Amino acid sequence: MKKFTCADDIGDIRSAIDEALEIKRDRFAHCDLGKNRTLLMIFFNSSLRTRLSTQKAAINLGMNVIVLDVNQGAWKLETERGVIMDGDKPEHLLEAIPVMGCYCDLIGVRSFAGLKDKAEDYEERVIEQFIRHSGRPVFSMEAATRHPLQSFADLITIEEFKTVRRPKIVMTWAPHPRALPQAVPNSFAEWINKTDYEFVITHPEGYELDPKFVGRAKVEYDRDKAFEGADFIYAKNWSAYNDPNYGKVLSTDRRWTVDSDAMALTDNAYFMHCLPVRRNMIVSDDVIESDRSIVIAEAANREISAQTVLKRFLQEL
Ligand code: AN0
Ligand code: CP
Repeated sequence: MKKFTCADDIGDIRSAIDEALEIKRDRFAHCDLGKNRTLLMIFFNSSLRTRLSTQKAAINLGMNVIVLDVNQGAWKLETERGVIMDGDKPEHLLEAIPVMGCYCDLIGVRSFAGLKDKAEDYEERVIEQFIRHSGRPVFSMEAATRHPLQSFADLITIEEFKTVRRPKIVMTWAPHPRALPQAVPNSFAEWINKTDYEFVITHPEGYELDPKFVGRAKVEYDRDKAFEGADFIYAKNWSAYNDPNYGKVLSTDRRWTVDSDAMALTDNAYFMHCLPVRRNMIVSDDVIESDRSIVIAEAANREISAQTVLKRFLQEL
């Protein structure tokens, strides 16, 4: 693996999940694989789970880890080529990236969508520059359009909790006060589309995702209908994708909050969310606290998805 930014980079999904479950059974089995290897994690945006779980995964493999919060203590970085740098940014990404590459064997990058310029976001300008200029293998810790370590952990979690071979998975939009990227729902759809699970996406009109990610999913605008017979409810907010509303909040309608009445329509479904989650916007207190909520197990599997990906990189270094 030279990079890990999308579902295709992991290859066969069945063998990836099997490898992850094997790692989960003994997460210290490869504790020497990362000896004298250094992981550099670069954060352009905040994180709790990704930061901790990826660092823990690297430690399980015997790696050294360096973490840089670009917005805390580093020089402000210019990202556009051709800019006359007479403003507040003393360093250009085009020098910073190869310099970062000098100090490590592997680089993880978190860089969210700006939600202003759709072309810029969907070209994945920041992480693509790391891939091109760092001289190191690069993996996404959530980039502009995808969050593959999250989706991989989601699939591992579904594999652990499903009781039928082909569960019905429903991804539902839910309200949120601020504009959020489409990365998590895009990526979840991309990974679920690699399985043969029944897959339904439900959202208010105007929240259609890029058809490239929706793929074979059935889009159902009637949320109650979508929830019928569901085995897993995957809640997430995202901002509008389609022009002219790209990156905008079109609705904060709390009838879309996942509450116990909505969950009662399902086939006793499990509730999933990548976290962080705003209670009583996305999901009611009672649903997230119920015994059908598997959000903590899902977060725990972030260590496992990260370790599987890091192990594959290390084996090829
Ligand atoms: C981010 C998002 O929606 O992409 C990160 C989720 C893992 N969420 C927030 O910014 C609240
Ligand atoms: N789910 C997830 O990626 O969480 P963080 O933003 O806290 O890393």
